[in-house]
Amino acid sequence: MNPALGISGLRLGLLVGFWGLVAVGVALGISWALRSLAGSGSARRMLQMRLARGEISPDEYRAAEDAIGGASVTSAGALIALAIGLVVVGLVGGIIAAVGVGSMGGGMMGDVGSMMGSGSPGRSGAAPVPGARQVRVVAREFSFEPVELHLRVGQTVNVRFDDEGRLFHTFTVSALHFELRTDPGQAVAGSLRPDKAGRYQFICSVPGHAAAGMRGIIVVTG
Ligand SMILES: [Cu+2]
Repeated sequence: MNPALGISGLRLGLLVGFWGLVAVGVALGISWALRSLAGSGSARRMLQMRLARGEISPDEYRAAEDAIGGASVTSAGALIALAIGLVVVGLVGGIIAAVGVGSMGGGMMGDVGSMMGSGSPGRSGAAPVPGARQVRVVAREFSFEPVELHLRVGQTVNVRFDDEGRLFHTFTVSALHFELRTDPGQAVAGSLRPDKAGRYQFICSVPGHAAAGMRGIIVVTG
C-alpha cells in the first residue's frame, strides 16, 4: 500500500541478518574462550600429574607452566580484543538499529495511525426525515456497499450508514455538504435531498481509505 513499506521490509531483513551474525559471533567467541580456558587448565593439571609422578623436574614444570601462562595471557589478550570488537560492533549495530527501527516504526505507525482515523461520530447535514425512503450504506475495510446510490431531484432519502468494519469510517459527499461519521459496530443516519441532477462522489474521508477503495457514486436524476 506504500512503497516505503518495501524499503522498510528490506531494512528489517538487513537488521535481522546483522543481529543474527552478531549473535553467531558472540556464541563462537564464548565457546572458543571456554575451550581455551579448559585447555590451559587441563594442560596445567597434566603437568602437575607428571611432576607428581616424577616424570618432569620442578624446573621443567616451571618452564612448561610459564609457557602455558604465556599462552593463556595471549588468549586473554585475544579475548579482550574480541570483547572490545563485539562491544564496538554492538554499539554501532545498536545505533543503526535504533535509528533504523525508529524511523521505520515511526513511518509504519504514522501510516497505521492515520489510517485508524479516530474521528468523532456524528453527522454534518440534515437529520433523518420520518417516512422518507431509506437507503442503507455499509462500510468495511476498505469498501462501501453499495458503491452506487440512485436518488431523484427533490426527493428526500434517509441514509443509514452502518460501520461493519473494525475502524472508524465516514460517508462523505463533499459536493452536497453531507457527512456521516461512525465508530465500528455503530450506525448514524441523516437525510439527503439533492436539488440538482448529476453524479456526486462519496468517499470515506479518513486518510488513505478512499485510495484503498472506499469510494462510491450517487447518481441523481431529474
Ligand atoms: Cu474509512
